Amino acid sequence: MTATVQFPLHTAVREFLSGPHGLLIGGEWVPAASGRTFPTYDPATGEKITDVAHGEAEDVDRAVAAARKAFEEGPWARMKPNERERLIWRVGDLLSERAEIFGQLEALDNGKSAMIAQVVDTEWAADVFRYYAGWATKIEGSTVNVSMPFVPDGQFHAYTLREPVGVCGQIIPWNFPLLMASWKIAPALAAGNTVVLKPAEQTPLTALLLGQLFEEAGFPPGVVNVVTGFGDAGAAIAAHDGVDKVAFTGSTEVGKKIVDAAKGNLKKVSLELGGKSPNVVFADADFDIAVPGSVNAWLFNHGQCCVAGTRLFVEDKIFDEFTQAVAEAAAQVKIGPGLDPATQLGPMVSQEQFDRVSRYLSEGLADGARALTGGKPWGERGYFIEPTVFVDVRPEFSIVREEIFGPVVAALPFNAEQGVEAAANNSEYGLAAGVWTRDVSKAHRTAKALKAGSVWVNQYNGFDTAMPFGGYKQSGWGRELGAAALDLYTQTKAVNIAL
Ligand code: TXE
Repeated sequence: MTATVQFPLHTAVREFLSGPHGLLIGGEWVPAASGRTFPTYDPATGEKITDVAHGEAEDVDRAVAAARKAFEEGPWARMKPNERERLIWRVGDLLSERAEIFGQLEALDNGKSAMIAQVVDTEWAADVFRYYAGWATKIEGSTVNVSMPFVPDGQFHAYTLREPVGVCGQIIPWNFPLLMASWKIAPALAAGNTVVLKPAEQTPLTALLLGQLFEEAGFPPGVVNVVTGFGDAGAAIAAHDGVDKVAFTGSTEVGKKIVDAAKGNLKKVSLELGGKSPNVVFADADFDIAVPGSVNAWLFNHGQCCVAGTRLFVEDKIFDEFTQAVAEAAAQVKIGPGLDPATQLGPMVSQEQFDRVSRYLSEGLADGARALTGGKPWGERGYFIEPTVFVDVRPEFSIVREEIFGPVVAALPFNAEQGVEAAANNSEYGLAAGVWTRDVSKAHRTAKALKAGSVWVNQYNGFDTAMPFGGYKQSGWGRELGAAALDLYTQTKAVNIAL
């Protein structure tokens, strides 16, 4: 493990880091078939944290076989819903008990604040497990009134069954490693499926620690399998004929590859992809709430949020004053390593992501944008970028059109008479949107007009486990969270019995 960690780590984190990090397949922790490993890095320093098993196609085969066996033959297949409920709930409780440990590990691997990772990422992940534990006993079919020609009423008993899809391949990104694992795994298990999870190569550690909790909670072997690896392992899952459903969160580019790969056996596909979300501030908004709210909209998680409100539309009457206040607030944010309790803004997750965001900063400036604050990297080591507020931008600039996935916002004025909806909807994405106004009619009208899967009014990032989440347009297919996620992990059988 890196010797440069300056902040004290929990003993359990140290113990975890010192151990070997194999793949979880069929209830066993095993090395990759090739014997290879790969390093994971601390983005605050660029130094290696530890090595994990380098899973590839052969390992995916093994994991899919284990998941298939558990689905078809294992005790899981015969388990009653309330037994599944208790196991899933137990994972939630174990996460809560160890939230500090998960928070530190996530901070080390991803760069985010350990406090946020504990209180938001881990406690929310725990909540997701408990929420879907409750659903395990409530997934129900319905009875159907059949009207058959030439047959008197009452001659049929018809009903539907909601059954699990089978083996679910789940491929997740690095921005919320533990949380994305929980969003994927919990509803799949509640519905009775088995899982092969592939964490992102940048942030494999909390998924491995989570893997230990399934064992501890008493899950039968093979129900949850974890294969750490790169995009080729993800591609092997997406193309695998033994996988019945693939769920993916990541870039739109890879999302399209998943769709292609899934064609072989026409497995079910759900996708949560990129975004370039509009955050619309009307002149009648509560200024003192809208400023910090709009900073949170694009800066939370260092801007590495699919929903980040990175197109800030501000009514022309207050544009200068508002953007100046946003820039001043952003400039106050304390930058540093996630393990430092004072840190509000950590590093980009990797050298690659740092380079990508830096490239957008240069492009924006070259196009003629003006940075009210930021515009460059920060510090002497690690992958830090200053929070950056761009004005003087035009809709065709790459910083306005493309997902940057860093602490960068582009602010555009709008005239209320001419409307903001067309400009706000001028994107290939449609994941989320924000609206700030004191006028309740304007709030409802604008919320309806925006083409986005989530609209937050007088707040941003207003998630709840019970609310469906997903994208319009190229931001994705399907809805996660809430009861909607169960549609992704169940299939309906219609049974019609002639009496
Ligand atoms: O994503 P990838 P990257 C966006 C964001 C970011 C950009 C690139 O704009 O800057 O994507 O990030 C696995 N088949 N988002 O390169 O490659 C990969 O191993 C199957 C938005 O990290 O999409 C990882 O587990 N899987 C986003 C996962 O896909 C493949 C979150 C995501 O990686 C694969 C992350 C393949 N061919 C990035 N290639 C969001 N929606 O929140 C890679 N993977």
